[in-house]
Amino acid sequence: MQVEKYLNDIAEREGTVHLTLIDPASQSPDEAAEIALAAAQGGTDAIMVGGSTGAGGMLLDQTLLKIKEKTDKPNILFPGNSAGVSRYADAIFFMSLLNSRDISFITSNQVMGAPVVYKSGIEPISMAYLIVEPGGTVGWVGDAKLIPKNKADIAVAYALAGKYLGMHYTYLEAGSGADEAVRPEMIGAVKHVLGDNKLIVGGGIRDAVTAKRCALAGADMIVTGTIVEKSSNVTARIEEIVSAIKS
Ligand code: 1GP
Repeated sequence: MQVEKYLNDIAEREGTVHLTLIDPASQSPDEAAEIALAAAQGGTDAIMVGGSTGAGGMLLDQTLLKIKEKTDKPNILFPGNSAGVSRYADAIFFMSLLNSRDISFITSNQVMGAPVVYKSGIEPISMAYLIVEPGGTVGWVGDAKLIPKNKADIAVAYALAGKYLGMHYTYLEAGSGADEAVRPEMIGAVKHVLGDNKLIVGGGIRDAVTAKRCALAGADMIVTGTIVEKSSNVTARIEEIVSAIKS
């Protein structure tokens, strides 16, 4: 399957894509598979698998294999470093944390991971990863020079740099569990310069109203993670958000 084309086609056809993020470190592989199934039943379009800490090796492989048993929605790796690559995924967000101060998150992990991606045959989807305040764990781990939440022009400059470097996707990340999602003004300004390039927004999106606000502002894809870990009815929560963001 061509995952990038699959996602882009949904964005064109339905307005907005919904992605469910599962961190393999947060539950057992069987529990992760149940969450993926429930999210798929709620209408999510694909499952992102990864995290900032402890999301590699056997746990990552097992989580992907169990998820595959339960749903045929594509699995996309969302790696915190080069250990976050697995041949059992369909694709990988091959991303560079452009606003990191640490070269390992900009190019070194990518260099170490690239041959593994090549040999495994999984599809790389190039992505500029930008962390906005408050940034959360990923901002700390990735040593990000956080983009101030009210400085859309800085996010625009980074997004343009990513686009001119050839990255197809841009991800505006407020950090998992953020108390505030990326602001609509920033989303709109970034989407304006990206044109046809796709914009992903995540971090702190917990309800349909916030998800819809992000989608209306210009997000092509919405990521939710924490709500699937915290909710007792994952299908219903995802359904609410999916119906709010699809045209
Ligand atoms: C984190 O953007 C994602 O990388 C998801 O954030 O856990 O807040 O949904 P939440």
